[in-house]
Amino acid sequence: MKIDIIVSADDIKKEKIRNKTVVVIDMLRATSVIITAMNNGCNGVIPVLTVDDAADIVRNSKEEFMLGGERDALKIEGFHYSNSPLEYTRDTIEGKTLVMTTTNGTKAIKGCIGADSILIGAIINAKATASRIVELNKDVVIVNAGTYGEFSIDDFLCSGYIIDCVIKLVETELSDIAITSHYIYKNNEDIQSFIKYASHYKRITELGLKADLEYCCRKDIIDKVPEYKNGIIV
Ligand code: 3SL
Ligand code: MG
Repeated sequence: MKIDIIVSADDIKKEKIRNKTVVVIDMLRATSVIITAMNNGCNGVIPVLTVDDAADIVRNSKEEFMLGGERDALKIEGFHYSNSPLEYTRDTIEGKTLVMTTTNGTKAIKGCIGADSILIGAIINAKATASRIVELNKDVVIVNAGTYGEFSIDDFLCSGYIIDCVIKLVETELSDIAITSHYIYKNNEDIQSFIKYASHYKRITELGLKADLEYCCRKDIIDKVPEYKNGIIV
């Protein structure tokens, strides 16, 4: 099984993901939110690119939706929830469908349309993601959402951890960038000790959201691996 990495949502190339299992990672914080919401009984998450796209879905449907996401890491005016995974408890999200827009995460997810399977990964479900990758038995591209089209330490380190879980299960052929992310992870298995250098980690810290960071860095607390198919993550 070959494993490769794309370092930001702006670097996704359709020919690289075609016929592959893709794992989208935005561990700070969009994919951690999605995994948490789905684990707490959310019916499904519809990722959209813009606030207007989210409003259109609500306007054109009789179904009741919850709106979640961020701009500049802050809650969007008129939305129910921000992009803090800690808001998506069983009490708030069970039995509801979430329409979500975030700066990098939802862009990365939608950019992967055309892949064979699109899995939603993070530190919190890395082992389960590795098992699903092995089950699907296809070559893999790990798509890092990155931050504003740029490489982001957090997603890269998370990729290294997922690779570490996969290579314990199956024989792999890693690209140079996949080897590099795995090497960095192996030298920083205590995730927070290295993620703290990420610019986005600093931004979230400045906003006083330390609890989000601690949560997003907890390894394998969730077994669920949501999958994006036909416009919805389930
Ligand atoms: O960029 C994104 O999609 C967000 O996850 C960023 S934030 O952590 O919510 O600010
Ligand atoms: Mg991010």
